[in-house]
Amino acid sequence: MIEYSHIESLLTTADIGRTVHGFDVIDSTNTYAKQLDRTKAPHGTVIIAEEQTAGRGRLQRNWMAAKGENLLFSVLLYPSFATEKIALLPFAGSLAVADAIEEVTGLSPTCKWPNDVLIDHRKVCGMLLESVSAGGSIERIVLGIGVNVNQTEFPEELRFKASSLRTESGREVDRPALLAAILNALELRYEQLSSFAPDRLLNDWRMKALLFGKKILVLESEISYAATAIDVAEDGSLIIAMEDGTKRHLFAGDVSLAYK
Ligand code: BT5
Repeated sequence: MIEYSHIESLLTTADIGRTVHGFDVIDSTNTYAKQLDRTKAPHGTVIIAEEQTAGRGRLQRNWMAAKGENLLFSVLLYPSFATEKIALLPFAGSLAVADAIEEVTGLSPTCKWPNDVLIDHRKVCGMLLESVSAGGSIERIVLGIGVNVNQTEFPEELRFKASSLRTESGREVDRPALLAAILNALELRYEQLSSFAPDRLLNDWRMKALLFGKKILVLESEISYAATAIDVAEDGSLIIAMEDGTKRHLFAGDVSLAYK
């Protein structure tokens, strides 16, 4: 089990990670965070587990992670900024994870639209952003983050697309130190998003982006087609050029490099 008192001493944040609900086993930290009574969960509350029995990805997909070797957590946020900026939270999240991985391991991660962190083209972190509405407006946002830390064996279906920090660095990684670094970086990125025009955050994200100028395969509602990734827009969409040169904004879907 991760020692939370140890994390607290490493935090430089005002809110994020200052309240922690820790579990040995849970169905999904995101599901729990969505239902948690607000009086027990101030802005920045972290729900973390050693194992998830129903860890979720986007679009009803599964997140698979071995017990006790990874980071599986959700951060509860009550955003005070304009609704349009909420679509940019995955950019803040993936940059924060990339910043922290770099700081703790010296590795050089890249960010892949919409919300993955990769090392050498393999996914080491995925994110699931969910919102809960009340009275017609967004009451809370749950940012679920799964990082492959010390797991070195993956199920067959993930063998070629997933990796971990231990596999990539050749060293065991201190999970509490990495968690604290992610939470510290997340608060900084959250403040950057909240206080400045979106381009500040997006420009930093662009520096770590993997796909721009490259041929990609887009998978959108079970239809797959080739395109070129151009940029990201302030609404969080990916700007792509179709093969006939027309431009499109992609708001949801999966993209992968056509050639590695
Ligand atoms: C994601 O979805 O990448 C979001 C993952 C979010 C997981 C966290 S863990 C804490 C919190 N609680 C939850 O229940 N969820 C969040 P998506 O982009 O849809 O990617 C899912 C796909 O990634 C799966 O269909 C697999 O192909 C692949 N995958 C599953 N487990 C993986 C892993 N450990 N590493 C890399 N890829 C994985």
